[in-house]
Amino acid sequence: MSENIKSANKASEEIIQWGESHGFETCFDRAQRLKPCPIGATGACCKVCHMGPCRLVGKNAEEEARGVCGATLPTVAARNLLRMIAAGTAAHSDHARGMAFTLLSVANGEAKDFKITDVRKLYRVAGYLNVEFEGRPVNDVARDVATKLLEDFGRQKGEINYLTRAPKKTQERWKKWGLAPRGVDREVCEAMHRTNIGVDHDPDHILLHGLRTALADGWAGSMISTDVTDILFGTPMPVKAEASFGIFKEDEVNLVVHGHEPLLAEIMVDLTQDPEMVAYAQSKGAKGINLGGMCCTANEVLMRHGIPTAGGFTNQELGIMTGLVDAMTVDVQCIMPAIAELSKKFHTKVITTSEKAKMPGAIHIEFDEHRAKEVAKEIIKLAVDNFANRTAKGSHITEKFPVIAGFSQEYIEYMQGGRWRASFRPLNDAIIAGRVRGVVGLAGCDNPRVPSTGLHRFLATELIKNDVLIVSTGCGSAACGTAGYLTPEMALENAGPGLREVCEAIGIPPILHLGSCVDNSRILTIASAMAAEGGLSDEIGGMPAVGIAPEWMSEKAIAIGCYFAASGVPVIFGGDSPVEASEEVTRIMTKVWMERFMGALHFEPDPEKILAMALDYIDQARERLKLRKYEPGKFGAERVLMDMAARREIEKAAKPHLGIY
Ligand code: BF8
Repeated sequence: MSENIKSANKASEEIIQWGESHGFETCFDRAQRLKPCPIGATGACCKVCHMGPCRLVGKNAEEEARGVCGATLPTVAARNLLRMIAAGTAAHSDHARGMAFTLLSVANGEAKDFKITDVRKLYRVAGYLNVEFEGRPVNDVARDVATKLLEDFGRQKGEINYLTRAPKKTQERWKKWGLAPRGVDREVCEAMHRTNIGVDHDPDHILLHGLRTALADGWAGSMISTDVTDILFGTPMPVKAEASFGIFKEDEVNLVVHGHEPLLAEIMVDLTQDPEMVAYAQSKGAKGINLGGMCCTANEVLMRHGIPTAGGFTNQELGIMTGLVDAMTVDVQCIMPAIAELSKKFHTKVITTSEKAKMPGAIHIEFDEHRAKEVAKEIIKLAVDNFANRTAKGSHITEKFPVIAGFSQEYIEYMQGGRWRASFRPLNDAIIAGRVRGVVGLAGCDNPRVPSTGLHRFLATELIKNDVLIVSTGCGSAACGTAGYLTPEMALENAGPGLREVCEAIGIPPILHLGSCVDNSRILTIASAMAAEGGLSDEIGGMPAVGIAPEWMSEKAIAIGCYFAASGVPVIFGGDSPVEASEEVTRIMTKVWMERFMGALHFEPDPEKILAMALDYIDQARERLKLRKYEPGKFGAERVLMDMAARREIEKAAKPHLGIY
């Protein structure tokens, strides 16, 4: 990819260039101007006390460097990693706590604008928690479920509830190494204690607690968030939507929901179509109200309602620069403070809505689940009132792509066997036969330090070409969606013949959009279900499965990578390692964790090498499981496939509004 390209996405690149020619700065410009600190970037900077910061550099830093207190490079690097894990776990889990409290409020009749939408899922979760549900009022079950889930945050002794959802063997590994988390808050608190000056200095010991903390994220925080969101708003099933900047409408009020917590966004879904609100918009000269999403909030409402997405993390400033966004609400996580300043140069109103997060230059309208509709109406009216202030300024883009999203574990089971015989048998069999070589979770952020979304796109196309089924989440999904990759047609055009055959038979895309970042927990439960189905590994470890976060940037991604590694999945992150300075820490994360948990955390900047490592891990796992050796082109080659060019023409004629699709 060319040095000058800042985004691999054509529409994003167009806006970036338009912005540059008009003097608007974005994260892409700042990334070029601000080089990462070479000491901090490799994990060699210790700033946990005020005798430092100590920079552990030198010719033989690994052997000789010491901080003022005598802390070695491996100690410092391990502490830095643990603090990242703790921050990521805290973010996902605090989000989950809010969701569980909302469920409790709904059960108690205190959040009247919300209801329990998916009673089946409530009962399924009640079953995991040993909460009696037969013959009881739904709200009583919901109250007990919420109360039990909330115990996971403050529990001091014992184990978080959902560990028992993992295969027995995986649980045994956790027990053997003392990794079973007690409670989310306790593990995060202990992580901060251990990394405080003068406490835990053994890198292996520090990192074991890192894995325990990360497991509290994956199997409590994130999983609770996924489950409660499904209970309140419905378990996703495939839905068609659109992605990229062409989702914004010239003649309607464009309101963007950006961030992570789906509560306000869910209320907006109905309210923006409410006749009273639409009439209000029309009274101000707009044809209607167009709700769009950004980042993980987008994934939540895309999965459940087909609300279109403008893309992932690096698209947030670019969205404003289209000049078409009348208001953007932001709650928590992955919100660039730069958007408040940028919005002043356009007409966009940026509105902070969380009691936890304010931003100089933004309007603050606090969301409260007890009066959700009232708050949402206030925000919608503000967006509508701002429509008249729209000017011609902006880089208007029309490109958009169709997206199929909404692949929950429940739906994937259902699609493989129907309601009464739902299972993972067909997928396991396809892997055993070698039609599907393995599974990759393609997740994590998009990043302005590489041609953004480009690594996702490269890996997505190469992996499916190699008959690897992809499950995607977070901004990985946004990167694929805004490239037009989340459609069944992608299988026909780009997938290897074995994978293509499976996708055609079931009618699925080769890249399954599983949801937001907290929905990485769905991958954990899917892997557990595949282990339970039989024929592959009887634990999560040892499956022909790999996690990849090629453009990661957030501490949340590190927490996710570590809970996958601890659960038995080899994980490969793009970019340079944040603990590269310490060979010892690198050895622990790769070799030692692989021996103990069958998972690992690698960092590899070269996308070709990421691909090769992932395929190698998959093939090694197949060999260990004594599965048929994967042979490219063995399956499906004899079939006459649809002519995609002709199919496109038919589609285009039928749906001209779908742009270049
Ligand atoms: O939680 S993938 S940039 S938006 S951290 Fe953030 Fe990364 Fe996107 Fe969602 Ni996840």
